[in-house]
Amino acid sequence: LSANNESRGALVVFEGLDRSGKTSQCGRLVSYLEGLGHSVELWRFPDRTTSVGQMISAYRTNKSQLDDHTIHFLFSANRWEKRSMMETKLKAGTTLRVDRYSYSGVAFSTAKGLDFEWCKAPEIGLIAPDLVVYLDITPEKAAERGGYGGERYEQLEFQRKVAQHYKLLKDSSWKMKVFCVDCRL
Ligand code: FDM
Repeated sequence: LSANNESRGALVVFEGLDRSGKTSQCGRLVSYLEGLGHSVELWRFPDRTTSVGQMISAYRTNKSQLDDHTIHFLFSANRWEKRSMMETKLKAGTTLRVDRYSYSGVAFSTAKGLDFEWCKAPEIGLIAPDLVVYLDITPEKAAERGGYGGERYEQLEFQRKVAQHYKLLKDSSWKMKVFCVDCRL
């Protein structure tokens, strides 16, 4: 995809901890852009509508057990299975506002202790975002917003690790243009 093709839509990714406000910020951006006459779609990963997405859902709600490497590949496969549709939409001029993408893939798996380079490898070749908006919130503040639920990742200790790994990723300038929004107040 050519970034200087003006008719191309933009790929804008929102990242952050659970309860950082990604979904509501995504919704706001979509309404704003639509108001300006742009064609915009709101996507999210994991995309639960696919068969890979259903395997991910079963894992997240503890209905299935998977090795950390295996679930890492499933999250990545879930992005790969949407890649061609993503390319078609962007080329047709639709802007995609995506809730979570490769950053989540790497931050969550490295927080479990997997190797950074290993985690990045399956993401190579996916469409690079034009912008990644990172909603910066402390895990404690996020937990106050309705609390973490029963899902496997929604534990304060784990969210603390994820926050650290997001930060490492942000500082690593891994192929992404990151804009950080301070949501701590
Ligand atoms: N998650 C999400 C990952 O571990 N890897 C990924 O590649 C992606 C896209 O799944 F806990 C984690 C992050 C989060 C969960 O939750 C997705 P939501 O509520 O659907 O955002």
